[in-house]
Amino acid sequence: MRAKLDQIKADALAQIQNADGLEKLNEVRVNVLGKKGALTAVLKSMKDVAPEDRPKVGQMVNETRAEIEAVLEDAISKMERAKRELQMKTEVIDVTLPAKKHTKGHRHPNTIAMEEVERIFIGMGYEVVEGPEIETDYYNFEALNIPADHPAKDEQDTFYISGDILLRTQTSGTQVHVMEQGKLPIRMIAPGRVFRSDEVDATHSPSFHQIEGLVIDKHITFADLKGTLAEFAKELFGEETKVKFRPHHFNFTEPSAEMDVSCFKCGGKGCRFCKGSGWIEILGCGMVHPNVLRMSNIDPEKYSGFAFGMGLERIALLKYEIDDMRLLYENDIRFLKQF
Ligand code: 2NM
Repeated sequence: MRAKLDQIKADALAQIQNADGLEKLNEVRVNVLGKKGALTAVLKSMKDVAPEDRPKVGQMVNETRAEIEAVLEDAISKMERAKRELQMKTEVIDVTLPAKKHTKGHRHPNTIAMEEVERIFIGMGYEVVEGPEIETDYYNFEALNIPADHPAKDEQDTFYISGDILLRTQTSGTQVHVMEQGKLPIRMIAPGRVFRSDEVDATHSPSFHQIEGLVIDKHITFADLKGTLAEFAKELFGEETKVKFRPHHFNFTEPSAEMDVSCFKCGGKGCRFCKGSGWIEILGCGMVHPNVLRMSNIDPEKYSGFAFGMGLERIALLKYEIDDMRLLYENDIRFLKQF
């Protein structure tokens, strides 16, 4: 038995000596120490050994096993070290290679314009309020003094979900919700997505964004409206910007107006950008109609207010001199990267 074990050990050590790689050393482990290995076979043949000799033989097998294992582990760690050293010598890290570029995104031009408008009004003490995109007929039309036979209510112009429920065509419903809460005075803007049943073209989309503003307090006059919006225009388009109000009609305001700003491209002389007129239309506005105040439980004898509304895309197109609104929705990175 001793001779057999010595033979196994000598064989194993020779194999280890001759191994030229980690895979070979692993083969040695399997061939000698593994389940079907030479040493295991010896253990299995213990039944043929006389019972009184078994402890001694067992001990011999274990010693042999330990000796082989020690040599094997040593060989493995030596080989791993050699492999690593070779790697260190041959692998070259070129620290002068250009670094991987981090591509950092940025806000959409619509969002930039929205935040710019919000910033200006927040600076004047206004609160930003968001409301639901799905509204009832009452909040979108009736509470805004828009009668049942008004063309805006036609299915051609508004997306109805069912009966009284619709996709808001303006964010004024949000203003009505705030007025109903009964906390006065009010200084707020309501930005958000609105929906109209329009065909897509360079200036129309069935879904776009609006920012509407509302101020209600005692003694608010048209002079407050003009002063506020003139200041807003200067902040948005530059200190030299002039404003002009043209009479208009909205159901929810009386009187109503549209506001133009002097062309920030030509300064008002007339150019391709303002189509020769020197003026660019940017928003609608007016004094809140007494009916609108009354319906939201505000006494028009005690309180008055002004309101305004503008299309955000229109502002973004003007500010960035983009001539087609569809570019704002296509999300072509090559386009968006420019802003
Ligand atoms: C506009 C033009 C004029 C408006 C009116 C109201 C409210 F809630 F007070 F009735 N909110 N927004 C308004 C007024 C909106 O958009 C062109």
